[in-house]
Amino acid sequence: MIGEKKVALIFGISGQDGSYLAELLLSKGYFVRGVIRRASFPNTIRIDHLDVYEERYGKTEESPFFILYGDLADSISIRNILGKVQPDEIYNLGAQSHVGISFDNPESTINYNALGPLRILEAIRDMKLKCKYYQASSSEMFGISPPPQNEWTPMMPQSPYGISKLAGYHLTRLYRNAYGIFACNGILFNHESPRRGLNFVTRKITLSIANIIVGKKEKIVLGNLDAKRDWGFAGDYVEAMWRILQHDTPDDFVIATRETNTVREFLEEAFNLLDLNWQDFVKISDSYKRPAEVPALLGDPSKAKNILNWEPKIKFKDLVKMMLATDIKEKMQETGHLSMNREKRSDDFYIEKGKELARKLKNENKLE
Ligand code: NDP
Ligand code: GDR
Repeated sequence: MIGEKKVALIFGISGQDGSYLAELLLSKGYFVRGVIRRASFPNTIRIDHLDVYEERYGKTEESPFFILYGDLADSISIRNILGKVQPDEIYNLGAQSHVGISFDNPESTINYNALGPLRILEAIRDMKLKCKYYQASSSEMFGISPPPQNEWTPMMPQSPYGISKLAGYHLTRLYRNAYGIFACNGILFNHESPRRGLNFVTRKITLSIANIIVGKKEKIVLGNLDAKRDWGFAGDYVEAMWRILQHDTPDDFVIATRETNTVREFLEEAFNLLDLNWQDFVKISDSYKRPAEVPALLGDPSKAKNILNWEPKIKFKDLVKMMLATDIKEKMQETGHLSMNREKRSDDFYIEKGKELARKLKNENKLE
């Protein structure tokens, strides 16, 4: 605590979830500190609007928000940061989070995602810190267990990523049970947003569609269209993370929407918004198929509803529209099809603008 204010430390602050969580905690009056890795080019694009500046360039203890350099593979940095920040709550969202890439980089994935949480938990134990710990666990841990999945479903992961997350999950439970640390897992199903990384399938689709209608791209190349995912909105899911740590006892919770769709259905929904036919624009390549796949995820978040009173506000169709509208806005502004108007417009406004360009594209290419 600093005065009356709680201090939260976020690993993974530069990621999709880190940025939404930082906004949420700042809005609740927390002091927020975020850990970023050194990169050869600035990687703070998702948090720049929060007035990022680095701790070592003159920040004071009373600053509401600042970032520090650290790495989940570097125990020394973790221990130094924990000692300096003295957090009340730690949110470990840091990870190599791409399932497909975990097959290419299995060792570093296990290092960051499994040993990372171990390094933080062990530092909390050894330094006798009185803080709460949130671990970003994943529905990928369920792997080939058939849906619906809840907290009791057997875990049979299908990738180095899924296995690394399962280790982090068990370590979190172990440090809770063995040492009495307030350590919790949020078992989050896929969640997306306009800030989603560009190589996850949802964002790849919405950004590609926006590029197609402004004439910067012709095709989207994808892998397995049959996979089913339970897709929610990241802004709703960070609220669940916070609620998990406010509950009076440490526990594990599935966070999901209880609705599943295939990648094909995501494509259909997005292209239909612009009256386009996805088959005219999509190619399949084996290079995007994974050596092992998780076929179907559908989460049952009853426990979170009953105990935390948490429910998702945004469902599949609105999520697709929000992501597509944001990408259309950005691409149409970037290419001069729309002015850089700062006025806030609805998603429907940008979808309508996108439709106008899509109509031209259909006429030029003589598409049905
Ligand atoms: P992102 O990939 O957007 O963000 C991951 C964050 O982790 C980035 O800030 C990244 O930093 C940081 N990071 C990666 N490696 C290290 C490292 N060695 N040391 C310190 N930081 C590191 O992921 P999301 O925001 O989507 O997800 C947040 C967490 O939730 C992740 O752990 C993910 O595995 C998990 N999760 C995500 C779900 C989803 O659908 N989004 C579902 C379930 C779980 P940098 O910017 O430098 O790369
Ligand atoms: P996922 O998300 O693996 O579920 O992990 P991703 O969007 O990468 O894949 C979803 C499904 O789409 C299929 N797919 C493709 N995926 C990508 N990335 N690119 C493609 O071109 C493509 N074509 C088809 C995939 O095979 C898969 O079935 C996400 C991450 O955020 C994890 O960190 C998180 O833990 C889980 O969600 C829950």
